[in-house]
Amino acid sequence: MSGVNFKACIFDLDGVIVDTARYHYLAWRRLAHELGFDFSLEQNERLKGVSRMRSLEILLEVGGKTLSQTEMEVAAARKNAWYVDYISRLQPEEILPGVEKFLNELKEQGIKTAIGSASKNAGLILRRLNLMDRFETIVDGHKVTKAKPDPEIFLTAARELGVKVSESIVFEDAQAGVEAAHNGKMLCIGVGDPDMLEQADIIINGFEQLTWERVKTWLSR
Ligand code: B16
Ligand code: MG
Repeated sequence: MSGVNFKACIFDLDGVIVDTARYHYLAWRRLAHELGFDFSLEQNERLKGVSRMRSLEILLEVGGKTLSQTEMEVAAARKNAWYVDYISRLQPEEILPGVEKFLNELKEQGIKTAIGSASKNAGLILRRLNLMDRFETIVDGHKVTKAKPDPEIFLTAARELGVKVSESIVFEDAQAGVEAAHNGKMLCIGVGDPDMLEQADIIINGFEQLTWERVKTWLSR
């Protein structure tokens, strides 16, 4: 990796910039209860980073239920309405610790930044957190057709930033996202539980202690 001149950082949103995973979980669990089964936090790990419809398929698999296509669309819309209700109350204080400091440092260093999120609610979340103007580009679930682990989200972000994949670093909290970065031949820093993110190139537990210098040193080894 030595000699690579990194030019961009692409951030997943849910679980990296803000902990919306717990709101997704509350909404999916509510749907599971309506459908007559329980849904644990452990089972919820399988939904992280994957699209809304794929998440519903996994939920139904867990509960041993089948729904028609129309019923699935209605169920996904119900879950989303509950989720949007939770995130409409998000506050800037919920930005995860150290994120804004790290974004400021990247700006000072001339490193480009993007959001690469599967969520169709990314715009609403970023507006609630006053972060809309902090990224050069935002690639969300409205801009792409293929869900993570397909690399489309991250490749689109790199293209929109005008950087090569080899010059980009992805920050991800979900297995599907780490795979998506690697499928796009990008380096990936896992944010969170090392047991869930084994395939990441480096794992950090958050942004509080992170500096750009440290990232460059780790990735140049
Ligand atoms: P929505 P990310 C992902 O966001 C979430 O991790 C995942 O749990 C969710 O199902 C997906 O967005 C779609 O979200 O229902 O809001 O469109 O982690 O890629 O930022
Ligand atoms: Mg995520």
